[in-house]
Formats: sequence, structure tokens, C-alpha cells
Amino acid sequence: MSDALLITVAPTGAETAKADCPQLPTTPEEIARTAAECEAAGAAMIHIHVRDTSHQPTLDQALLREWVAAVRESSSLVVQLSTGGSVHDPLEERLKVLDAEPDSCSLTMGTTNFGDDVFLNPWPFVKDLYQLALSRGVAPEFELFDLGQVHALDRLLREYGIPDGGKVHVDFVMGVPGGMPGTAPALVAGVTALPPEVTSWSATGIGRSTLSVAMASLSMGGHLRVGMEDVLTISRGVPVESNAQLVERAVDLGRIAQREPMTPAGCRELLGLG
Ligand code: KMH
Ligand code: ZN
Repeated sequence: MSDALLITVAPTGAETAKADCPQLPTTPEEIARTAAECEAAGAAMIHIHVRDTSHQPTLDQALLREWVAAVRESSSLVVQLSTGGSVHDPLEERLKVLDAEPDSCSLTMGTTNFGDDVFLNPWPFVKDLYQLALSRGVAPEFELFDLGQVHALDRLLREYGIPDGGKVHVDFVMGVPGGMPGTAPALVAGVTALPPEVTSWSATGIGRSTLSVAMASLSMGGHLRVGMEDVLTISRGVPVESNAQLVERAVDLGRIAQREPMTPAGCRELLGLG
């Protein structure tokens, strides 16, 4: 792994209601401001879930394009669109996310229980999405919610090869009720099982696992994803004020590990984007 620390910010997600968390960025103006603040704080990539004018999650193509444009105008962050969407989004619409021409897209390697819901990622969908990303030159970030998904990634790469850019970047999403726990031993197991083609990895811990996963990742030379998609408190009972606050904390943790934040240009290189 490189010494520079990739910090990806996941500022919105699809699970939190604006009414419960007014500081959640849910409009083009708010996402543009968030992107600028998070880049200034040290983020290099943004993982985006779009909301509609009622602040509800949407995969509406016009809004996807509007949000991508807003982030590109206000920052030079690498733009990653979520193809996971919300647990209610149909698979066909999730494939069409790539029409909005992001730099990168999330690609979850298997179906996961997600609290009381099911986050559906059947194998044919995974294969279709991967081939689409390859054909469009969109860099996939493989999301791994469970150890079995690490092995599914191995199978996918064996069947379809690696992206033209020569890079394979994955992100461990830990602590989802239904997925692997957000613990150091679980991260060690996941990293140990990664296929040899993987060139970089990051990790994020949901909710109260956020700090233990971040510190475990840094101790193993990994990168970090942070943001209000994954955690809404900065410490027990204290709400997060902004996504930039979480990025700042990640930068501070990285500096303790003697890792300086990666620039967006460094992230493009890490992802094999031309
Ligand atoms: N909202 C979750 C059901 C992704 O962005 O690719 C799925 C998710 C993963 O957040
Ligand atoms: Zn997401």
C-alpha cells in the first residue's frame, strides 16, 4: 500500500432521513458545499447517493447528472456514484447509474441482510455491472460486506479479468447488521483473503465500529472511508456537525500513523483512471 492516505467521504447514504438529521447534505447546493469542504479537509474521493427534492433517495438520471456536475464544479474530488442505491431500488435502475458518467462506481460483491431489509446483489447483477463498468471505463470500487464476498471477488476477477487501468480497489464495509462485524479480527481475515490482483483497499465501520475499524485499517496500511452515510455521532451521544468534521478526524488519525492525505490526482492514479 502507498504511504499517502486515501480518504473517501460518503456524505449522505440512502438510509438517514433529512428530518432526523438536518445537517445531512441532500440537495445539489449542499452536496457541492460538502464536496468543497471535504476536499479542503483532506478527502480525495466522494461516494454519492442522490436525494430528490423531498430529500428521498432516488436514482433519477437527471438528478444523478445534476449532482455529479455540482460536485465537479465545486471540487476536484474523484466522483464515485453508488450503484447500491437504497434497499428498495430495482436492479435495472442501479445499472443505469453508470449513464451519469461517474469516475468510479461502487460494486457490492453479494447479497447482504441489511438490518430488517435485504441489500440485493445476485451474481448475474454483479457480473452485468462489472462488465458495464469495464466497457465504460468507470473504475469499480468493490464493496465487501462479508468474508464470502471477498471470495466472490476472486471468482469475478478470474472470470472477467481486471480493469484496463490495471488497478483493483476494494472497500470493506463493516458493522452492518447482517454483514461482518466492525472488528480488527474481521478486517484481518478480510485482508488476508484478498485476491492477489487487489492493489489497494480501504475500510469503514458503521456506527460505533467507526473508530475501531479506522484504527485497525491504519495499523494495516489501509485507506479510510468516513462520512455521515456510515456514522452520525462524533462521540457517544454527540451528533456529527458536518462531513468535513469526520474527514478532519480521519486526517488526524492518519497523521498519527504518519500518513498524509492523498490528493484527488493520487486517487485517480490509485484507481487506474487515465
Ligand atoms: N444503501 C445500501 C443499501 C453502495 O452504496 O454501493 C447500499 C450501499 C452500498 O450504500
Ligand atoms: Zn453507499
